[in-house]
Amino acid sequence: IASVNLLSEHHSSIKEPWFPKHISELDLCNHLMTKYEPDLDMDHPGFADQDYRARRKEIADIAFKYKHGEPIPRIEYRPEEIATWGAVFRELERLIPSHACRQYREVWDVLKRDCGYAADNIPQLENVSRFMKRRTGFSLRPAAGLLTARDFLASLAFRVFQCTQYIRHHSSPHHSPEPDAIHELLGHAPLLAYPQFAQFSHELGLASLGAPDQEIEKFATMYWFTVEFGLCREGGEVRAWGAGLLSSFGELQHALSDKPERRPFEPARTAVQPYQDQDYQDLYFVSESIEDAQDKFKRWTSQTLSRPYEVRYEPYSQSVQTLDSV
Ligand code: TIH
Ligand code: FE2
Repeated sequence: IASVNLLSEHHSSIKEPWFPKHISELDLCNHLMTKYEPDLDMDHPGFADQDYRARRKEIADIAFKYKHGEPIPRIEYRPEEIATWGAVFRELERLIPSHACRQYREVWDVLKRDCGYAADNIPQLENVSRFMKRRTGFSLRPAAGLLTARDFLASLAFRVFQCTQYIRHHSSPHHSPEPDAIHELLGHAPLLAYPQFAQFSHELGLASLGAPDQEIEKFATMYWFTVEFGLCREGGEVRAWGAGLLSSFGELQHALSDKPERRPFEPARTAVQPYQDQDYQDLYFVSESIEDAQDKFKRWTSQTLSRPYEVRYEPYSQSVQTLDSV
């Protein structure tokens, strides 16, 4: 039926890990990584703040109870949460013209006009999800915290972005070691509303389905250095397209300063580059453009994937089908 996969004979006897076949099965893809939870990590900025920890639990509960197809419950954000959001929003707004890639800048204005983005308002995930769905077919679902790479990447295959809803601790607005709603809304949402980028995320998700652990690790690393921390060329300059940069005004300035190292984006190397996730990166990869990253990624996956079947997304039923490639 489909093209021949040269690696298939070596792997056809290995049983692939379970993966969701229909979008509703993302209800089962909510496994959390325990690091960076304020209850468990003594270095978390909210570790000593009981009030913050209680608030986190309240918001995490929404994600634990959530089922596919439901509207995302609204959160009445507290004044101190809105103040933290506002501090990040204002700093970023100052940096966007000189630091963010063109695609981000374009969508930014639309988000302010149509989606409630403002320094004194944290947009509700349900509204942003509807906005995104119209633009690129992506939707959001609430997540309780940092998910395993396997679960997180699987959701991208269904054009679903798992999204935290709590706000970072007020003591550290410039950078958070874990995702929070500021990171999702200011970092990820703008680019997920941009078609080429949405397609790139979708393809990365499809490639991850059923992959063995070593490959998941490569895809997660790839995601890290592109979707989270990617830089790209624009005219004669370097700009940010990674969400981890576009939600952290501290790291955004660091990334475009002369302190960190920069290397050209090269999938085979990028996918195995070790990194840390506690603090600013000291190495970034620069692609020619989002489209160029996507082309290189596609070529690399077709050479790397070991699974003996092809995976296709069927948008009418929001399901994936597997086709034997032998
Ligand atoms: N460091 C980012 C921020 O401060 O917004 C959040 C994260 C990006 C990637 C992992 S956590
Ligand atoms: Fe992220």
